Amino acid sequence: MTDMTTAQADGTLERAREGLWQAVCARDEDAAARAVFAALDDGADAEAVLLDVIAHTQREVGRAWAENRFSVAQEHSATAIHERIIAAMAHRVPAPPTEAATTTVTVACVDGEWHALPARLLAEVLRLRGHRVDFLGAQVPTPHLIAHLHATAPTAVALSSSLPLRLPTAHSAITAVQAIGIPVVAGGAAFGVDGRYARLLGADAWAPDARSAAGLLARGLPRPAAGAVRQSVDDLPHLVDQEYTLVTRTRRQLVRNTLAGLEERLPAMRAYSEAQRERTAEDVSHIVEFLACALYTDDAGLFTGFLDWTADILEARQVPARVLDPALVLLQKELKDFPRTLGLLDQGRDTLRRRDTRPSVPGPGAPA
Ligand code: B12
Repeated sequence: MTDMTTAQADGTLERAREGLWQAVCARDEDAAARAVFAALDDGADAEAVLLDVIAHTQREVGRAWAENRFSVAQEHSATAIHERIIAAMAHRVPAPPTEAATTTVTVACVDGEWHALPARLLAEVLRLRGHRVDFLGAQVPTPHLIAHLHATAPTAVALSSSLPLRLPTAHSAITAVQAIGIPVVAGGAAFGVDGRYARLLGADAWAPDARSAAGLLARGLPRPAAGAVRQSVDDLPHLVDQEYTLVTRTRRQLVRNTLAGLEERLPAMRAYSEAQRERTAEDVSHIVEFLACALYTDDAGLFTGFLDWTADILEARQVPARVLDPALVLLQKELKDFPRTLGLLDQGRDTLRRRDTRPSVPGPGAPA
């Protein structure tokens, strides 16, 4: 902040947060722009506006959706407004001259990853800190990323992922980039609050947020030795048991059989509407995908954390979390020959049981 006391700066940011929140709740892009630009006109630091106003509000939007206060459409509207405000800001706040830039950073989301906004915020912060930035946006297929890096030779790649389901793809992207001698900094919620999955997958660095990522890149990252191609099992020796590969390969069949089993076991399901059926199929499919991801990383916390998160989402919609248990029981039957998978399913069921013994407010039992 220029010429502002900390208290004035805090007040300016607080007003901007309040104004932006009201604006996105009203789906009013003009009001959102006014709230953000008023803060900049008052002398607020652009980086603080990006991270302490826009990113903050975006996380509030996520919470509002999770707690069933925002519909999916309201969340989409808020995200779209934020994307346009960030773009408008980028053209309004000049970056330091790039001749002085010591690094060129390619910012990209892992293939299959739609959460481009966190990566965009990172890209803008890096630009404001004087890095030259090449922003590639959402879901960049690894072969295209590599071809692009051959042509552009950046100093580092910043790989973003928000969804843990993308970790296996992130792993191949990390090893492919490193194999051409370019260091990878990984970030975004998928890599864990403490960056454990970034370390597990062999990223050269990890940062929890855009501010620390900028500091890290300014200090520089050592270049990995080019040509050394690692296979997944080199980093993750547990993959030799093939359980991840087999569960992934039979994913569709597993989801189909589990849904058929649920229909047999839960007579109430026969009366489900088309929309309720779709939601249930989506939930089962997510369970199988997170199970596979936990097998890939050999980290039960990924699976139990996902079940806890799904249970919160269901309970916010008056659906008791125990509706998830029959699906886990059916998967145990389907996957009875896979010891590591059975262990994960056991831990998943324990997580749901523990929630069930908590004092809770089960709703009327609307189906998932
Ligand atoms: C907006 C949004 C979407 C939008 C994304 C649009 C876009 N253009 O980005 C859309 C609608 C596409 C979407 C889709 C989905 N989403 Co969504 N989404 C969100 C939401 C609400 C906000 C994400 C966001 O922008 N966060 C704000 C920023 C600021 O997040 P941030 O992580 O703090 O970012 C900072 C750091 O991570 C870091 N950083 C980020 N990238 C990088 C990279 C590097 C290298 C470094 C160093 C640092 C770094 O810097 C950032 C700034 O400081 C979140 C909720 C939330 N609380 O985040 C859910 C959320 C991420 N989504 C979720 C889900 C489940 C989904 C879907 C599966 C839903 C569905 N059923 O289809 C799909 C998956 C799509 C896919 N294949 O990727 C869940 C994930 C839950 C879980 N267990 O992992 C969340 C958490 C929702 C929730 N409240 O529970 N989503």
